[in-house]
Amino acid sequence: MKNVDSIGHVTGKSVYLDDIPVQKGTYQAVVFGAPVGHGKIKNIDYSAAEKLPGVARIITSKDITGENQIGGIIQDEPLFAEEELHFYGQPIALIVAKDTFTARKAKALIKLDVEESEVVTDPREAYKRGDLLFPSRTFQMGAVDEAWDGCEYVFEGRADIGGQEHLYIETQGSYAYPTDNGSIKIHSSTQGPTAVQKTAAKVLGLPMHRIEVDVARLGGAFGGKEDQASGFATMVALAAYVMKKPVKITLDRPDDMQMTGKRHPYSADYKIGLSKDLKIVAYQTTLYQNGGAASDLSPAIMERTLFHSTNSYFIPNTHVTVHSCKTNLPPNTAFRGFGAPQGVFTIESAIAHAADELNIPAYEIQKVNFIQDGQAFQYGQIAENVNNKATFEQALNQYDFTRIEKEAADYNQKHIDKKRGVSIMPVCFGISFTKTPMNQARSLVHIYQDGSVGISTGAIEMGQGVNTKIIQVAAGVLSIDSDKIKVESTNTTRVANTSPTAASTGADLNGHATRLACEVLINRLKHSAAESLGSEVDEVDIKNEYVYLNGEKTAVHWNEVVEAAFLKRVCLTENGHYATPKINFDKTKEKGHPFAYHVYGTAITQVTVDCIRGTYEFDKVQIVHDFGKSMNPTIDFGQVEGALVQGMGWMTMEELAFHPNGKLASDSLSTYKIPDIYAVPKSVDIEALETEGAELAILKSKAVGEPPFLYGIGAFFAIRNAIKAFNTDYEPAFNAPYTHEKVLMDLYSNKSQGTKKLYKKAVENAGK
Ligand code: LUZ
Ligand code: MOS
Repeated sequence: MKNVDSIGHVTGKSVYLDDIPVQKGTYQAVVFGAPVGHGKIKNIDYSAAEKLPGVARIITSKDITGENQIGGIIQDEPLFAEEELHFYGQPIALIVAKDTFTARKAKALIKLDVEESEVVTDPREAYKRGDLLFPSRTFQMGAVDEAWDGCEYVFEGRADIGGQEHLYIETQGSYAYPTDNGSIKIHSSTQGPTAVQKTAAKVLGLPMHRIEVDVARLGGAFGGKEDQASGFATMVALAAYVMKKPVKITLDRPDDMQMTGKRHPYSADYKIGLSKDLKIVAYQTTLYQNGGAASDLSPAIMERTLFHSTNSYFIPNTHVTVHSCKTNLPPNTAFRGFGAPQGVFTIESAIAHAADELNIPAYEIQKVNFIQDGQAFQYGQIAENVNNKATFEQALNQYDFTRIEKEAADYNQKHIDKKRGVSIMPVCFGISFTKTPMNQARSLVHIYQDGSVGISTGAIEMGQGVNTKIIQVAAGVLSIDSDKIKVESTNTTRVANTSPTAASTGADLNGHATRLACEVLINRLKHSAAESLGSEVDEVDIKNEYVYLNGEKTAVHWNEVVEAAFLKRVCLTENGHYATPKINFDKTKEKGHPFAYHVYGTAITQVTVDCIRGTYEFDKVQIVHDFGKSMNPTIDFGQVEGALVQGMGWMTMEELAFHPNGKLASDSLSTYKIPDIYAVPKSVDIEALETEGAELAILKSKAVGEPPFLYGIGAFFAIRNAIKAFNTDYEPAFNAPYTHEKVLMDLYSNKSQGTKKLYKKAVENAGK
């Protein structure tokens, strides 16, 4: 089925937050943020700003009617700074004016006196000072300390991993206005309407039922709106509440980039031990998570780093610790992959390091260590229906890896100034929120008298096609045309206590809830039809909008069945509730069965590096992905392509840079580069793994949002292999992203031959 939004998107008719008509007299708001990375407010003078014609009011912490607290997991983040400033751009006040232009002008008139303190942006430095956001956690299995002695090879090293800006096309924004009886309605660009509702209720000092949150769709989110939409929504809700006026905020791009948290940079130390036959016997790693100035979702992200720190491999002895370090950056947050990519990059670095030392390709190690059915992940879950090895083998066969490798070797023989690198990237990603209670959803399904159907769920449509999938589920169970079904906006009044649309679970959780509701409804309609026909219910079926009696099609149409049921006062509405079965996790032991299932895959990446310039082009990425039984290949293949390119961007060109005072230097698209059409691989092949599909996945179609992001990590290792082909004296360094500058440095960091000699050789052989 085609994505229901595709026509609206290409014709520009799809409604986003900014397309919602605003009420007359709506004010626009702009945030006044901290102009230092760390310090104390000595004095603020708003008088000149307040006097500017068109400024309605400046809202600060003093206006808060409830608590000045927006921390989602840990209560450590004020909505507005009171005295202490912990990151550049930290909200201090909200300027409410007749238009954005005026609000910005007023912002420049605020006089702020601050006493600056030292800024720390490096997580290891923060750790040294004892600045942790919350207690560290460790996952372990077996006994690493005793295992090292039994290893044939042991290697130790360090991996550094950069952050990533979400760069959703639609920036953060919200529109709030008072409704009847002192209530507030908020339209928000959020993945988590309940998080917005709960946060606003707390800050305004209202019960949750007085706050209604409605979301039509988002112009992208990628995790950036799982938690961080709540602050901006709450600011305008507070302004609307105290001013009794409609207030709207739309962040401009520089403000959005400056004020919001990103993917967490990590720095890691690893130690890996292998047996003579290349089995990984022991793996120990300590990861320093750069949390930023407040906890936000970092505890949950830390958890997913722990879960995925061994990627696709079975390692009998592991010890993995993550420290969440408090730095003077905006609180880092959810981003597609949610801590897993950093953990996976670290173990793939350790494997590449070992492979270098042993003078073998990394895949010789990868291929003998895949986790198998019956083995335990380090968190206790026993692997079932593992498809790691299957995707790896299918990829190697299908894409003729032997030939790929040989062609690269031949190319590298012939060329001196250009080198080709190939990598294989296996992927394993657990599906379910790691926090078990979050794995629940509800779907409210109405069948209207005319036979049309309206569905409300907790799922947020953010371009990923979840609404289309929900329609497919309902159309399948009710056996009606998809045109008869509409998915409504996501609204906390219709569907309460929602989990954010995150963790790749949107279609699974909300799809299953929809399935359950529709199963009840179709059953009711069958009973009603059987009664009308004077037959038994098991003789009746409803298929393709017609009633069947003992397998024979009757003339009774869906619409008549619905109408008749309504006249008989049969309930045509159902609220489906789904809670993922089988999952659990015991934090005191750090063991359990947290995931409904895992998603697997393998990517082969080919790159050509220009060894004179340090630039590179990706020739090809070839993937075998475990979709289960994909319910919508167009959407699912699109997710794999998008995630791959986003992952490649993170590993190659996207580099965050901060001034010493904590101000983001890469705060626009001229200084922060994301992949464009010229940077994407020249070709991307995606093949589905042949499989029966996963039992717990909706229609056996596995979650697809995040797992393929990890394929992008292959880009780093492909580049690395190309550099090694040019510079045989290259020291292992795992420092992502591999920007062109860093590639150039690594091409010429050569002790035995020296930079000059190597460069001369490359230039003299250019084009040959
Ligand atoms: N969000 C969350 C997530 O709250 N818990 C998770 O486990 C998760 N995983 C991936 C992405 N977002
Ligand atoms: Mo997310 S990283 O909001 O699934």
